[in-house]
Amino acid sequence: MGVPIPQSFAMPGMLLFSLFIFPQFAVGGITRHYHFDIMYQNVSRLCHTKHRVTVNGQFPGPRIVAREGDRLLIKVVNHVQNNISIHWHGIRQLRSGWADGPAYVTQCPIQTGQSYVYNYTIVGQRGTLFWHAHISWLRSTVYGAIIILPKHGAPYPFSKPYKEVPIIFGEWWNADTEAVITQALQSGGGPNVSDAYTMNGLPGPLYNCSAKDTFKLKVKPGKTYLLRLINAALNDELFFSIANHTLTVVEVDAIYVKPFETETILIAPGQTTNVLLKTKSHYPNATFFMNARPYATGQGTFDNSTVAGILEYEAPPHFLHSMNKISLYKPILPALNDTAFATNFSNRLRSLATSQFPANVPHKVDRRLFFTIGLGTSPCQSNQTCQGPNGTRFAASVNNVSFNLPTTTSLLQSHYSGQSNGVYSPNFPISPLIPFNYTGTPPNNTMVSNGTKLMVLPFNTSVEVVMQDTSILGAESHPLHLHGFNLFVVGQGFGNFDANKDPAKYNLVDPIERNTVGVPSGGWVAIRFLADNPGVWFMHCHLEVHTSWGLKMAWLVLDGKLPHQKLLPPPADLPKC
Ligand SMILES: *[C@@H]1O[C@H](CO)[C@@H](O)[C@H](O)[C@H]1NC(C)=O
Ligand SMILES: *[C@@H]1O[C@H](CO)[C@@H](O)[C@H](O)[C@H]1NC(C)=O
Ligand SMILES: *[C@@H]1O[C@H](CO)[C@@H](O)[C@H](O)[C@H]1NC(C)=O
Ligand SMILES: *[C@@H]1O[C@H](CO)[C@@H](O)[C@H](O)[C@H]1NC(C)=O
Ligand SMILES: *[C@@H]1O[C@H](CO)[C@@H](O)[C@H](O)[C@H]1NC(C)=O
Ligand SMILES: *[C@@H]1O[C@H](CO)[C@@H](O)[C@H](O)[C@H]1NC(C)=O
Ligand SMILES: *[C@@H]1O[C@H](CO)[C@@H](O)[C@H](O)[C@H]1NC(C)=O
Ligand SMILES: *[C@@H]1O[C@H](CO)[C@@H](O)[C@H](O)[C@H]1NC(C)=O
Ligand SMILES: *[C@@H]1O[C@H](CO)[C@@H](O)[C@H](O)[C@H]1NC(C)=O
Ligand SMILES: *[C@@H]1O[C@H](CO)[C@@H](O)[C@H](O)[C@H]1NC(C)=O
Ligand SMILES: *[C@@H]1O[C@H](CO)[C@@H](O)[C@H](O)[C@H]1NC(C)=O
Ligand SMILES: *[C@@H]1O[C@H](CO)[C@@H](O)[C@H](O)[C@H]1NC(C)=O
Ligand SMILES: [Cu+2]
Repeated sequence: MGVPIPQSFAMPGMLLFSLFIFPQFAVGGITRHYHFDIMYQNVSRLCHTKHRVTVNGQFPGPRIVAREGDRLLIKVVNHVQNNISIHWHGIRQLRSGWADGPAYVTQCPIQTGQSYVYNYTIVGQRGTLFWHAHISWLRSTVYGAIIILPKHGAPYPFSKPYKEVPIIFGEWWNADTEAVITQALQSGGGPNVSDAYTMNGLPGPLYNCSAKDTFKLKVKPGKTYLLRLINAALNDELFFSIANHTLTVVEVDAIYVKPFETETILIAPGQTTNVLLKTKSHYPNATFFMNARPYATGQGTFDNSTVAGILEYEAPPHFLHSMNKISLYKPILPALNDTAFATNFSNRLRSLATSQFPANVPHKVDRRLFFTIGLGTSPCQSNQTCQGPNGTRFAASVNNVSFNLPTTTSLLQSHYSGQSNGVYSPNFPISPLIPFNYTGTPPNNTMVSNGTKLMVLPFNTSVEVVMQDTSILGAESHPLHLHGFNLFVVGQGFGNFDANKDPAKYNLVDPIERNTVGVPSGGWVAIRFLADNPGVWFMHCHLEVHTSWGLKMAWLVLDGKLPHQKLLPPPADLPKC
């Protein structure tokens, strides 16, 4: 058996993260066992009690704590009516693609009554990541933190915090999200939006009937806290700020960054951000709101509400009598559409790029690709009335291909067994078939094509992709998530990418390395990665509504020649369709 990990964060109110004492024999990593029962639980928020799919009855789900180098064996048992699969978001899954989790990409779903053991080792990564359901919209309640501590004895590249506190943002829906997306895909219209944002599952006092469900962080004066922020929301990028406190960003997506100070951070779904919070040196006789609300650029409606948590200082004894009289401060967050803030914030993110934590950005490029990222339409069935633009259905695409997942196998299984005929074709377009002014007046034909096309890469190909937002149905920021790799963000800009001028401005010294990058609204981002991990790797917008509309594609990275460059065989319990 592995070593038990304390689940001290499961209950609101039990906020302080107790560091586990790890055994000394952890040099090469140890094996840690977790058990995830996918089960219904009644969850009460905003005066509604809802029957929801959860892990182990917890919302948010259990926290995984491990060290770099450890192996994880997570047994997932499905006790609900829905199919399920779990993705370990940001874990590189070197040669263990069978454990990545996106349904119909690397595995068939775990069906009712079945189980599957996710088996993988954490190699060369430390920091904050998270896990979530990767099928339909079940991740609305099925998610939790992954905390990867450095190897035993390896310090952080910043002073040791007094306490560590995971804060995971999510959305609370009074409606059943499975019904919401099913209905939207049937009607072709935009889906409903959430009723609240949450911080560790709690909406906080700015909603009706929610004051008791408030996340409180109790702190001591003069200490440094490491907040491990995670955005697990379905459809919204979030600004986050704590009144009267400055945050120092030290890590994103489990990569150390050059520390910088900011009042507010921006965090897209799929991203994680570690910040240091230095508390005031003396008891301030005040409490402080910690608020998050969206950054939204699209044309559609969105949940524009605000989740608030409370930063509460432990009062010295003689202050206790006046606790109910102390002042309360609120942070000022950027405007909902503050793209200037978003741009400035993302430009400040730089890899630490030291000899110990180098930025191994590819300097030579084997494949240069250009992908348009954006919305579009698809036809309505002839006898139906659709609620998308002009009676069509909403769609979304990469290079005008709206991606269809297989339904009777997974892409990885079909590749591995050599039976890809009729499942996928290896011809994902390297650039748009019909170039246009991507950020100018959109073409009058907004219809997308659809298909299951993969981009095939020989082992160790060094890839550059320019992802260009389009103005079709409105420019919009899209957080693109790449499975199986980290990507380096070597450049970004507004308008159309200029292949003659823009590459000269690339940062190949200390570009930020991460697993989810925002394609700027009305702009482009250039990324690079080395395809050194054989398997089938999903890439998709982490706004769940866009993924549902087809803003997704997959890479097929072939085996290398050497034995350690090959995908391992599938585990015996890999689910069948
Ligand atoms: C949830 O509540 C309903 C209605 O009160 C009850 O019938 C059901 O057994 C509860 N389910 C769980 C998993 O607690
Ligand atoms: C996990 O995967 C490793 C590497 O393939 C394998 O050696 C080991 O037996 C697996 N463990 C279990 C419990 O399946
Ligand atoms: C908090 O910030 C406000 C606005 O800047 C300021 O007026 C107030 O004095 C600050 N309070 C504390 C306790 O820092
Ligand atoms: C949020 O959206 C609602 C409904 O569209 C609108 O009435 C309200 O003014 C908006 N609130 C903010 C803060 O923008
Ligand atoms: C704390 O602040 C409140 C309101 O600002 C004030 O009424 C109270 O007297 C203060 N308490 C102390 C002990 O200073
Ligand atoms: C942001 O929204 C405000 C009001 O809602 C509007 O006046 C402003 O033009 C918008 N800014 C951008 C950059 O879209
Ligand atoms: C559309 O027509 C098909 C074939 O005639 C029929 O099976 C289907 O139920 C119809 N759909 C609607 C929404 O009326
Ligand atoms: C809808 O139709 C109007 C009028 O024909 C046109 O101006 C507009 O571009 C169309 N929108 C889409 C998304 O096709
Ligand atoms: C693309 O459209 C934008 C906005 O209308 C315009 O400023 C730009 O000149 C156009 N670019 C080209 C190459 O036509
Ligand atoms: C659609 O665009 C084409 C090419 O730009 C143009 O020739 C055609 O007139 C447009 N059709 C409409 C209905 O605007
Ligand atoms: C996919 O494309 C085909 C034509 O290739 C079309 O008939 C079908 O309606 C499209 N499906 C969707 C969901 O758009
Ligand atoms: C679960 O997945 C299997 C295999 O893809 C499929 O046949 C079945 O219809 C799915 N069941 C549900 C409830 O979605
Ligand atoms: Cu998107």
